[in-house]
Amino acid sequence: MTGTGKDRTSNAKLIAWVDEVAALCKPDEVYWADGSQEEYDRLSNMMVEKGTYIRLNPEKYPNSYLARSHPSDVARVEDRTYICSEKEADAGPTNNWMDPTEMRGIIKGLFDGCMRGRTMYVIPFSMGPVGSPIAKIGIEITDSAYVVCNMRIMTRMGQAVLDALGSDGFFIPTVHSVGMPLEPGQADVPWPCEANIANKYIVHFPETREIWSYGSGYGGNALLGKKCLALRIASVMARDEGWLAEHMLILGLESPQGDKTYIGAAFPSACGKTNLAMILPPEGFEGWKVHTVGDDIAWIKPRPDGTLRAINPESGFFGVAPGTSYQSNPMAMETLKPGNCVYTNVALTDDGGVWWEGMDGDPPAHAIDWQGNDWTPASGKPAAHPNARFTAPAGQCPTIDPSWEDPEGVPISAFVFGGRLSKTFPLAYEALDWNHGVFMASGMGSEATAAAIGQAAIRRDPFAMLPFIGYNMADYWAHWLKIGERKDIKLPKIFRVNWFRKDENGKFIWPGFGENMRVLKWIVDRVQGRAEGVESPFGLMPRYEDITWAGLDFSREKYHGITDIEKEGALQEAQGLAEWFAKFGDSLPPELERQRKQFEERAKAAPDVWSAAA
Ligand code: SAT
Ligand code: MN
Repeated sequence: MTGTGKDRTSNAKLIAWVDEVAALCKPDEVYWADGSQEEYDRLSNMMVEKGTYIRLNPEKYPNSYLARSHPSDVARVEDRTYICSEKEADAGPTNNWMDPTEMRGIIKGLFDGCMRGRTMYVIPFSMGPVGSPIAKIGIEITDSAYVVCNMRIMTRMGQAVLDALGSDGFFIPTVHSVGMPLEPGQADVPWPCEANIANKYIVHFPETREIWSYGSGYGGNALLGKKCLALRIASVMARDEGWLAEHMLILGLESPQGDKTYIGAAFPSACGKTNLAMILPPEGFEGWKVHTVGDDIAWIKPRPDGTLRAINPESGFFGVAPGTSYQSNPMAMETLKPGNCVYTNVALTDDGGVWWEGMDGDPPAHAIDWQGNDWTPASGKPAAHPNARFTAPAGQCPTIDPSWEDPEGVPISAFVFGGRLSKTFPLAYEALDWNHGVFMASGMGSEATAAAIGQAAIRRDPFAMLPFIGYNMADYWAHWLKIGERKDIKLPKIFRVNWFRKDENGKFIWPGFGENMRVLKWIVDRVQGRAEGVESPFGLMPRYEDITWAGLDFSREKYHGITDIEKEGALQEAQGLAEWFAKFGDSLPPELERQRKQFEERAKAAPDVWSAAA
């Protein structure tokens, strides 16, 4: 079975590599995906017949399907994720590392014959609009039709990509197998995978830009364009080539005056990132328009005009379904409405629809849960898996930005970093300069849940990249600092936000959701030179009068509650950061320790309670 794809591409390197992988994996046949609607429908129908897919009610959910995964295969597997750089130090203290030669041996053993009895699909895909100067081409080889169909939503996929690749274009080779070969006559199961977690492997070779994923069919483990390529491998390429591959949403904010400001924003999980990516301006913000460019990943490159321009490398949303509703995220719900979506591990209603915890209205009286069992509200367990997902075309979002597919990208004027922190950290502040901003992002994180009262430990997730950086985290910080030294770039401002301060009764003080627009407006106004602030130990903060309050009853007293800085807490954070930075040893850029000391000095010099509300 050699030389497949000759009718589709003249790229000799690609054809030879596909031959090599086929010889190793020994599939029954090799199929090159063309990305057509006809192909998508054909593969979807095949999955319906096999039981992998359930076709949803075509009136309410046109062209949409439900898949239920194996219970062992419901999320990314971080402790099975490896960065196999030549040197261990290049993976850094926050990644799993294994010697690349040793790992190649393991891979050879795992993949040898792993596609027996199956079809090997070749998926050409582009991260970013085909032909964009910021985009990259990848090829995913997989034995999962579910992956082919989801990749068609999440990326630009098919023949157009092979045409753009040409005879000698560069591509990132990625190989995926569910890890369940079939003996002759052996019946397949609806969700094949390697049930033993210890035999799942998500492997990256940063130097050779390769990805090998074995044993899982779910999400980022299997849709290799997403976290594996667009973050882990791309972060290494970005370091080498002088750009940024970030775990950021991209938002365009248009003021009533008509100026448009694009921001990139990074949050650890469970901070409402998807909701922020599709935010609607609240009451009091008539004349403002907010558009989504991306909800998860941003590729940002310096362009000759001195701007940092961002593209969303993806073309779909792979969103967490539970908690998504017209209340929390109306634009996400509207994105699902036209259909053309895949739902994974949500509940099936009796009329052939989908349901998940947190959806608007009453729960159905009866449904089939994510494991295929009867469910009623009295069942006492969730109907949808907490990590249930929708795969939806981004172009269906009613507030998608008109420039979201501009090959040149959109100009980024501000970076926003956040976390979930119940005390100490104020609602919003601006970095005093670029290096201070990098420092702010390097220590960001969320409180570990169920932390002991009064001693809530911060689980640091710098730049929200902890599970996604493809090299040494400290070298990544150095890369950001280096971008700041470039004289040819007009540097964006950097901000931190915290929606999650609690009062003495443990209640959130800030209403969040659409009201976060009030903070975004201050950020935009700072960028446009229309707003003031005052310097605190943390950074430049909005005073009470710097925030627009029309349409929201929020007292100065409450503003104290979300912005006052206690010296004690700030000093504790300076200490916590010293411990965090110590993890990185000699690789820590000295500038970050210098920034930490300056922060400590500012905290020491401040009154016991510093206030921007007075
Ligand atoms: O499964 S994905 O990696 O695509 C999403 C996530 O877990 O962050
Ligand atoms: Mn993400």
